[in-house]
Amino acid sequence: MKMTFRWYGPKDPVTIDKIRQIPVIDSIVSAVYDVPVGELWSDASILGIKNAAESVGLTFEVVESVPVHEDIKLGLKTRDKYIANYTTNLERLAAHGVKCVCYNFMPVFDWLRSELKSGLADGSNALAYDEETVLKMNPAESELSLPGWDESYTRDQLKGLLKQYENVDEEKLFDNLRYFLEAVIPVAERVGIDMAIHPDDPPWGIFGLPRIITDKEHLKRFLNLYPARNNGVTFCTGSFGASADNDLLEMIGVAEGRIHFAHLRNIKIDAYRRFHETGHPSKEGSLDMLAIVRALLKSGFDGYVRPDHGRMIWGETGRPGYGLYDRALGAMYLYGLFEAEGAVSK
Ligand code: DNO
Repeated sequence: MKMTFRWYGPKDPVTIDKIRQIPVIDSIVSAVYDVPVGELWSDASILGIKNAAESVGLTFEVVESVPVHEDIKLGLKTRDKYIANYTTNLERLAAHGVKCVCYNFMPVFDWLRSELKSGLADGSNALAYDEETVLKMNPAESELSLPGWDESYTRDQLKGLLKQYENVDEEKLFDNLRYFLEAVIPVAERVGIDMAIHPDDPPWGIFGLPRIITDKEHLKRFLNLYPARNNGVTFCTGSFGASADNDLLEMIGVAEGRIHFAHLRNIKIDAYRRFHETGHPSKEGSLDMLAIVRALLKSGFDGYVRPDHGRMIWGETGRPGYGLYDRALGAMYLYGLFEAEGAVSK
């Protein structure tokens, strides 16, 4: 297991000097943020991240994410150009030492919450999701700004995109994912990169858009679309765990040998399709983190781990879910679980 920590680059208020002081971190998780989705990442940008990490004694082995252009998810003719850029990016990343790439296949929106600062009993605040509130939103008309919202779309572009997805159902999205995997996985394999798809967050369709990496059956189907070891998964407990129907321990078994990256965070399910994020320890939320770590290890997991969204504590403000303090506590807790199970090297 290698403990990692997400860093949003030089503009991140959580600086790399702070990250280095969390004693258990091996590698940062980052990405090139200054080019539009689908374009080529320059060697200089990739090297910039690697050098920043190495200058404080960390490595840069995991990218989250190399985003997938909407034309690929929509299955448009133009997808081949974007797939070619994608594989070139993988080759460049591998040449600079990246070993694992996280991505998702969620149409239009990435992760979604209805509240960014939901107050918790201990005086901290965290992200929360309430389906009732979400159902009242109209992304094509509102001025909303939430995580997962691509701020670069104009209102008209967003409307156009949502219209295009009217022809894409789950089946079509699976077909388009297969097409992507057939082109990308062999290249990733050749250059030594483990691909790790991130589950849909929350794990059900939103705004009439299909979502397919949601539950055990869909996970199995994904793994069988292209049955290669490096066609793997980012096992995000907070994403899959938001549905009480998902048995995470069983799902870890399903993905045995194919989990390359684990996002380990806790959430508290308050009602059907209503949850809030909590501190990482088991007692804080609905998930049994020790059981999850044990199941991962039983499945042979030896990949990258990162603490995931943290609460905002001790008066910290910043990027929702990505402050320093609670994620650092999370890293320490998770490391302790792995160490107690004999899964870290001295
Ligand atoms: C949210 C993250 C996601 C994740 C992408 C992976 O905090 O877990 O944005 O990075 O879905 O592609």
